[in-house]
Amino acid sequence: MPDKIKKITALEILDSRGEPTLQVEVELSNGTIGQASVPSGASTGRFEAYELRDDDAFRYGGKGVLKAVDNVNKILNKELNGLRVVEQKQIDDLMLSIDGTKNKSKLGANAILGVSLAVAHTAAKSTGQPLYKYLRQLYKPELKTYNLPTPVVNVINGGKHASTNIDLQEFWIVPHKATKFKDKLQQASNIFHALGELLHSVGYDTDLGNEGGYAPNVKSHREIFDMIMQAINSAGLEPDKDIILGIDAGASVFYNAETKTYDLNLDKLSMSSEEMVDYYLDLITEYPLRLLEDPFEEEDWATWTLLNKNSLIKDYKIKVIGDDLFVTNVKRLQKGLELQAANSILIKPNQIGTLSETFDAIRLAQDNDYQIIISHRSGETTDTTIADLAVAVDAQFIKTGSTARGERIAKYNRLLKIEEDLK
Ligand code: 2PG
Ligand code: MG
Repeated sequence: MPDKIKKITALEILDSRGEPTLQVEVELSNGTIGQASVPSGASTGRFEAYELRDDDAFRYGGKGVLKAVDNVNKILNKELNGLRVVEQKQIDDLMLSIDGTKNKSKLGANAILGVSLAVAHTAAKSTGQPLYKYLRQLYKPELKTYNLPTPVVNVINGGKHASTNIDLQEFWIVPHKATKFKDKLQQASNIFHALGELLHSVGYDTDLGNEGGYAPNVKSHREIFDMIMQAINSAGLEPDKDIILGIDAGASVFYNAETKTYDLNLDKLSMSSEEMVDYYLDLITEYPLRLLEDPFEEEDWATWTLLNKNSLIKDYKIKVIGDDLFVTNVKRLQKGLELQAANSILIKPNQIGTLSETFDAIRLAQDNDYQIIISHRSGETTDTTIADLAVAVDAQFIKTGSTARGERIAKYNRLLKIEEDLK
């Protein structure tokens, strides 16, 4: 049969931080070859699937992935041989049963995801379809129209993504008004450049952080919001009307479990959970801040609910987004639904480890009217799978960094091409 898996091989490559990761190639008996590469996080959630690294201090400071590469080349290559490449669910389920652990720690979620995504790429190729159309068929064939996601563009990098004094991890501009993706991207690029000029004019650093945003040392978090507002105006756009703002607080990183406080050193604030809620509510009324990712620590469920149920969240149509909270895991999401802890979810395939389980999380979220943000990791390759995934599942948003750095731009450029092809 032409569409059967003949060979699966993995290779240790480097990601955008210069750390090892996997590239996986699937070859079919008809000669079709497809591949995918695996990203890696820095501010990872405690409940993510297990990223297998070698712990061999003599290679890449212990971060090599040769064990994961071996698991693909020796185990999965053999076990998946002869399976029909279009049987994504069957293949993903089989990998889960071969691994046999709760968090994919035996084979490694990085090994499993690399195969899972490469299988999808190869199947799309062998059936003569662009990836987003093939993924749509797997996910929800009854959905007939295709929409491009709105980019949430991370223009200032802090937290674990840069060496600055900024505690909050990401500051986004969100071009929500324009209708075409290419116009949204152009607006974001104009603001990004205007912000660079502004930073330069006040003597701030304009070097880039892990996700392509600027990474200056600043006086306060409010100073950043003020400069972004100014940059939006300089680009000839109107805050709120054309552009709304968002943040990924990445709050688990600045939560002090001993004192049970949120410590924003930059603002010289050490806040209780309730005070942290007020901190965000103040920002929402002062700025057009409308998207809040990981505002609280990933086990501080009660505070998530407290914020999400506040009337201002409805009034200002705020997206309360769980990332480290949900880790693309249906069990965590189910708990969040019961507790009404959020209204939106960040989706990262490598947090859970297979394409099929990623679909499960998106499906459960969409069935409960959650908004979907498909996301990159801070350590990326030029793999563009998430661009196609966002279109396939009809996600409202995609988060893939600023409008600079090749590994971020690769995803935006892929979306430009999809939009053009859909014309
Ligand atoms: C996040 C991600 C991506 P990391 O927290 O949302 O921006 O960061 O990949 O480091 O977990
Ligand atoms: Mg996050």
